[in-house]
Amino acid sequence: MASTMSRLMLGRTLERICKAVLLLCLVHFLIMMILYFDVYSQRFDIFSRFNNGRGANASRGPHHYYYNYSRPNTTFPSYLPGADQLLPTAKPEANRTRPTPKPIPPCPEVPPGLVGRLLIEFSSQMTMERVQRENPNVTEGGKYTPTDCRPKQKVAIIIPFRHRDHHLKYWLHYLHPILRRQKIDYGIYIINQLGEDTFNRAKLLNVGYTEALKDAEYDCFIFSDVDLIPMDDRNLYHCYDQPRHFAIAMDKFGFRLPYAGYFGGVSGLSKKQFLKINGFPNEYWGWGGEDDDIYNRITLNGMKVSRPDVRIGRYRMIKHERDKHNEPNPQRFNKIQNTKNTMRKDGISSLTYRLASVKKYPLYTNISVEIGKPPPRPIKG
Ligand code: UD2
Ligand code: MN
Repeated sequence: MASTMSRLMLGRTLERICKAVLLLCLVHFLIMMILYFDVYSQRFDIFSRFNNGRGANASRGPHHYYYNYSRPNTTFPSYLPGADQLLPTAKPEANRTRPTPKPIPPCPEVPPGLVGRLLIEFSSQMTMERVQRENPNVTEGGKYTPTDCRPKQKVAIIIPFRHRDHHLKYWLHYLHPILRRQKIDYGIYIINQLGEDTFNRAKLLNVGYTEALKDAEYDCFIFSDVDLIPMDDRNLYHCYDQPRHFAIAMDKFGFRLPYAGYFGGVSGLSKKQFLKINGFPNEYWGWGGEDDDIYNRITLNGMKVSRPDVRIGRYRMIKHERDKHNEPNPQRFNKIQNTKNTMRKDGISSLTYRLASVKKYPLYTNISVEIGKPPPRPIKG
């Protein structure tokens, strides 16, 4: 009798253990399923596409990017199927009921194909043919428009230029793929100062603004030195609520802002912001000061400079000597004290120049201009 009882007890205990094991298996299976779908949804970013880009990418922040030191200009890894390829399998019935192609969605605020930190070097041989081969999607005049989304802004990139063909090749080699990944709708304008008179960077930038607007309806203008290459493609080349300073951490300044009011190198203003400050000064001949004058114009007109994170706004400058006919301007210290009095008279409203030619090359538009020379110095006496 006792042995029957103990056998019965043993049977019940075994049964309970079996049930518990079964339950554990079920819970384990459920957890596995949840993890499985979660990982896949993140990896292929399905949900960010359904949210028009405001979801997963935007909220996950910078850790979503990876650093790529070996392939600076790759696009999104090709071994991962794009979300577009995944959509039909994810929602086959939706596809069948709506055969007409979907309208292109607005571009996401954080483009999904960025690679983050880039390797930038200037030792490899660079030719224009190579850069053209690398950028078959850029159309005549150096223009590009994303095909899979609608960008909010149209951006003109303006480069002041004279005798820097060597730098230009590197600039185009690095920037075209970066801008493409950033999903920017852009055109590149090289503003070439003809003749050998004193160089005038800011006046050339004013010419670039005017000529670009004759070509297309731009609403954002980015002004870049030809020798400056961003080291991180998260530094997005479009306009912001306030005038933007992009080149905040340059190798030549030890990757730090040299002073709080620094606005040199690469900057960007919307059409409205540019007109609010009457454009840039035309009267800074030779090297220096014009960037500080622009900074003064911005603050005197009640705006603030916006900047990227210091880890992202990093740049390399191609090493160079000071060019001929661009000697430091001795009047620059006096002039930047006077922006308040000069900015209304001297700017886009007073710009004069002679347009010599507009040539559309495969990777950029060249605008050659005569901008005159500095007024004769008053004779002392
Ligand atoms: C600094 C600023 C620059 C500007 C300049 C003072 C940096 C990285 N940049 O540049 O924005 O404020 O000081 O004027 O700090 N250029 C030519 N041919 C010439 C001369 C100049 O193409 O003969 C163009 C070219 O795009 C060049 C830019 O003007 O990158 C600035 O001139 P720079 O590179 O000689 O002066 P830099 O490096 O001191
Ligand atoms: Mn330079």
